[in-house]
Amino acid sequence: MTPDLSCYLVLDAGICGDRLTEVAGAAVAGGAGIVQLRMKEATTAQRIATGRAVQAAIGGRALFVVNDDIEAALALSADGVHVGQGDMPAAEVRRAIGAGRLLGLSVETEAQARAVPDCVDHIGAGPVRATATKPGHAAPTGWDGLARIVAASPVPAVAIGGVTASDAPAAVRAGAMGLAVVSAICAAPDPAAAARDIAQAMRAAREVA
Ligand code: TZP
Ligand code: MG
Repeated sequence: MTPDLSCYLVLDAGICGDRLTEVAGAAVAGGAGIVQLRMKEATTAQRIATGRAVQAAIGGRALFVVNDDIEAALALSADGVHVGQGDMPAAEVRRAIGAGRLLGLSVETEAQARAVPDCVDHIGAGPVRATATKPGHAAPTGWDGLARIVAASPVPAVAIGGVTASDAPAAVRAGAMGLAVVSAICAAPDPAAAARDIAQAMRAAREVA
């Protein structure tokens, strides 16, 4: 499976609030190729219920993955799971979800990038910049740090952490395949336009690279 990672929406329930499904539908209409449901303070039952509504809003137009909840991902027949360094080890996640689903892993350092196992499909690398969206995040990598992570990773990367469409050229120079965003879409007055800007900016940046 080679998904289009150009515009990767991390749909954070805390940030999107009651606009969650509206934002998902709009972002996908605008060109987000993958949507990750991120509900840190929720039960599996809540993730499943919200996930169903998000899937309905996506309507099969983009890939749907669940952050750090294998049970919810399987119950939803999601396209994949995303885990962080402190979550269940990637190899165990892969065993649980099978070969046909996407497995994403958050990577914060070059050493973590070197240690990414073969069973991972792509990494979310960063945070590139400090961001209020993820309290207690690791030290920002900056673009040079991101480039080192991408170079060390055996699989494609998306850049995350305070990034917007205007970062597409820097992301492409660093070797990233896409921009993964919460605020740039969830907090935008027009999430469809925001997703379109990101997808187009990544494509344009790749063309000149
Ligand atoms: N992981 C690293 S930074 C981050 C996550 C989930 C939050 C990114 O949010 P924003 O609003 O795009 O900076
Ligand atoms: Mg996690």
